[in-house]
Amino acid sequence: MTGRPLPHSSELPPASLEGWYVLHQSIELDWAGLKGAEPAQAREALRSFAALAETWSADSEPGWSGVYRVAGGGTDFLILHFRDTVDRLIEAVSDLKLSAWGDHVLVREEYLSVVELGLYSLTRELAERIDPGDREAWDAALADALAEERRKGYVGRRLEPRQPEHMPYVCYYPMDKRRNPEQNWYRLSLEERAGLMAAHGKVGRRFAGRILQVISGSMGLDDWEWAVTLWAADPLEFKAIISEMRYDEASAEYAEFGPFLVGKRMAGAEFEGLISSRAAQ
Ligand code: 76R
Repeated sequence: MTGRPLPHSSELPPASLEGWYVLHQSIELDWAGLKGAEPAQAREALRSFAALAETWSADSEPGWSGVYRVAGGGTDFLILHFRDTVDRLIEAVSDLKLSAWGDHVLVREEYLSVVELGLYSLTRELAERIDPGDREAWDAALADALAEERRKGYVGRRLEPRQPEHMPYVCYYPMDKRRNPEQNWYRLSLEERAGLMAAHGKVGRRFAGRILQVISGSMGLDDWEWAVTLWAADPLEFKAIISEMRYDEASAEYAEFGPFLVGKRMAGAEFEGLISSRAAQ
């Protein structure tokens, strides 16, 4: 030891692994324009939407995009884009705007983030063995631990999430952790944060098989700190998990929530339905 004081552990962020970039797009349809368009033109626009959705879900490797019909929220569609680079997200957005469908939509909101696994217990265990103040030793040990973590199959699957087959409903919202004088998440010690997140994870795991959650980090990328994306077979599960977590200390004391959107995955046949209802006019 050099005798240098340990950094106060509130200054130690959790190590994290990042996966695919995510763009959440809230899209409103230009209903008046579509209804007033020539039927052939409206059909062409809807066909191009169906074709885009098909291409996005089948040929966007590495990544995919899903289209969801939204209930409420003052918008029509939520499109979720997952890609390995920001450049490819930009391309997906251009493809939408350049398509015939692009002439009939208004992008209401967009939110950029990157899939994040916050590794609180790994960070805490490492800090028990290695002095985080010794930057060289800390950085080397952390790089090894992260590489080992990334090699685990289930970690890879969480960093590159897929649409869960039997969970067509999606719930999305951005959130922050509080920074009030008496309730500042960022001034808690690593031990306190790791303890709270372990309890949070315990609540979360009670929903195993009923909810699939993706946390994506957006510090430096967008206006909030995280985006939360949940999938379920039954939308009541969203209410159940979010209510339950709200009483758990990590959320009860420290969570701030942005606006929520809930939607249902649009299947291929539904695109055809949209097309035929237009064509019938
Ligand atoms: O150690 C552990 O087991 C915890 C693993 C874990 C982390 C690090 C975890 C588990 N989450 C983590 C991070 Mn979560 N999560 C949310 C919401 O906050 C609310 O009240 C509602 C929003 C839900 C519904 C949810 C679900 N989680 C985070 C973070 C980042 C915090 C940070 O890094 O400081 C946020 C903002 C957040 C919010 N979480 C789980 C779930 C579920 C279902 C689990 C268990 C999943 C599993 O382990 O398989």
